[in-house]
Amino acid sequence: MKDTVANPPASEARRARARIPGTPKKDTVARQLVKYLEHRGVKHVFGLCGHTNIAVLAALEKSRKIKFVNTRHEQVAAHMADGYARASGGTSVLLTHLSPGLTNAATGVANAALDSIPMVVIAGDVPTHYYGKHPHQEVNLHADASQFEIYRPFVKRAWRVDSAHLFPEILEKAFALAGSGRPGPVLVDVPMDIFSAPVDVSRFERLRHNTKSLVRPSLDEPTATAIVKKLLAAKRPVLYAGGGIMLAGATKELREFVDHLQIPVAHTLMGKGALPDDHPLVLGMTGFWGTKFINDQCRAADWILGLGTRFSEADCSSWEPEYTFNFPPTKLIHIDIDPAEIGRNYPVEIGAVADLNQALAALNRAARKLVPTGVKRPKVVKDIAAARAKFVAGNRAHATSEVYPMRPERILADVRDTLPRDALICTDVGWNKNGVGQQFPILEPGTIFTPGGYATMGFGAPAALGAKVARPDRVVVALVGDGGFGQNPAMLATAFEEDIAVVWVIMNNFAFGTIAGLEKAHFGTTFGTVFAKDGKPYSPDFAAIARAYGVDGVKIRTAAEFGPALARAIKAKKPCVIDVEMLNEPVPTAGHWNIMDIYSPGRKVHHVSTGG
Ligand SMILES: Cc1ncc(C[n+]2csc(CCOP(=O)(O)OP(=O)(O)O)c2C)c(N)n1
Ligand SMILES: [Mg+2]
Repeated sequence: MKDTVANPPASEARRARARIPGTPKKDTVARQLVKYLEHRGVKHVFGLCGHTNIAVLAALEKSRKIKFVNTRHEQVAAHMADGYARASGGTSVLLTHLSPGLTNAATGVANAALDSIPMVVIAGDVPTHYYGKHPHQEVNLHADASQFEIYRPFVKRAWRVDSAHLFPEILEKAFALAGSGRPGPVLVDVPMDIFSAPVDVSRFERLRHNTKSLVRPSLDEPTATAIVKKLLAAKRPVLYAGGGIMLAGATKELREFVDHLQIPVAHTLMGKGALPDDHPLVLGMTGFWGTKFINDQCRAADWILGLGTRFSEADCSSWEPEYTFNFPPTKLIHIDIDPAEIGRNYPVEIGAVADLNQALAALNRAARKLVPTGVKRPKVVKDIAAARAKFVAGNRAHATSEVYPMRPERILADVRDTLPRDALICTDVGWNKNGVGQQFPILEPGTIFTPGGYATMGFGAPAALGAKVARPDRVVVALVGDGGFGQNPAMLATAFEEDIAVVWVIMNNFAFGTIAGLEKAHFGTTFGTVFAKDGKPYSPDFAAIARAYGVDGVKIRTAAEFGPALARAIKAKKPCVIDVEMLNEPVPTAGHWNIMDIYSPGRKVHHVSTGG
């Protein structure tokens, strides 16, 4: 058995201080871990306890610099950590217990992975001296001590720490890897005896000499010049912005480039808000939930500059050339930090691996040199303004409708009218995500957080809590369906305990509405997708649930009540759940999703209304 120093008594600490000169200073891994995190500037750790990680919790209690945010479900903790990383622009830290703690968190960690969100997951594990004995709670059916393998497909790297003296450098590598290149979560899986093992403090201290931020790869000048020349020679260039713009902190550089060359900008779901939606050159979101005008502009482009996007299926209408992108004849220049994404689904003329902040700075230098006075495209600006006005006019009746249950368009319009420009908005999946992508203007870059890649129902409500912890100065609102809210209501306990003033707007259609509309369209039934009791629509009383947790809860009864209720909730600066009944109308789709060809080949059906 290993030499352990779990919770050493005061006398032992005194002995350690009075050690013989020349012998190395020792401390437990858990205490040094907390010191390390403090030194890195970590301010919050999200998580949930278990017998494997209490040494870390006990050390965290003593920290003046780090706050542990306690949750009631590891998925909640992981989504909070995800929202926190998105809102802070840094790497978040998640602490879990072994096996069920680790698997509970897996959905949240995978969600972060698919959206390239940096996160260090620290999990307790079975003691090293019990490897192979199948101790309590171990995932032990087909392999020994290998719970960390469960995370392999989605984390950038999974370490199992087998030796206390290697822990410090593993930790350092974990942070470096999570935040560099294409960001994403990593797992550091720590057998519980290692948390309590003595380690030479010098092993942690030497890490202080190591830089905590790496210089990122830029675009060389000849390539930047070649790219700008192609765009200047193009007849119908389009810039296609992905979430990588936000991850690289490149929204200012993007704006400078777009303003100088007046290139219209289409964006992915994750790229929403890369430029404000009221910028004159923003076309909007492409793909299945994009509008026809936007998809047509992309199809008709002769050159597209894709920045920080993986050209995902939903954004690209399942890559079918009749709908959104048509490469070739359209030619593609693709810049991304991850070489694996370049050329994945479309052929590229020029591909470059670079950090987008650096790349856009290089492109701006090249553009100013080649065309010092910039380019003007008044017709493009006019066409975009006309298309935008037409869309708003076409939506006006719905966006101002007094019907109750409310039209989803009206809910979104009222939310936008009520929120300050810089409010942070978290969506879940359903109308809230697809409808927001299509028709909810984001007015400040980096203020919309949505589960893009994994499309995790249950993300939005807890992610908003994490965002508010990171940015207490901002108004934070979660737009979430009744299905999504029902996944993680236990996050309300954390909201109450920690006074995290998020407002959750539940767009409640008494159904997994998006899927109900899909099943109805293809199979003529809503079986298994709607909530009912004895044949009548059913919803739990979410406002009462909120109140039971100690959180304000409001049930809306008319469309006119909603906007003022939201304004009051924001003003109160307290957590508040607003439950709004909503018709189950599908988000209009102009693009395509290939699943339609699986269910209804040859027929152009998408989703249909299932009413209210
Ligand atoms: C964890 C998870 N399970 C299932 C799905 C499939 N799914 C996509 S949308 C949706 C319905 C969401 O219902 P709700 O939150 O009420 O929003 P609505 O569609 O009604 O607007 C489901 C179940 C998913 N995305 N995530
Ligand atoms: Mg619903």
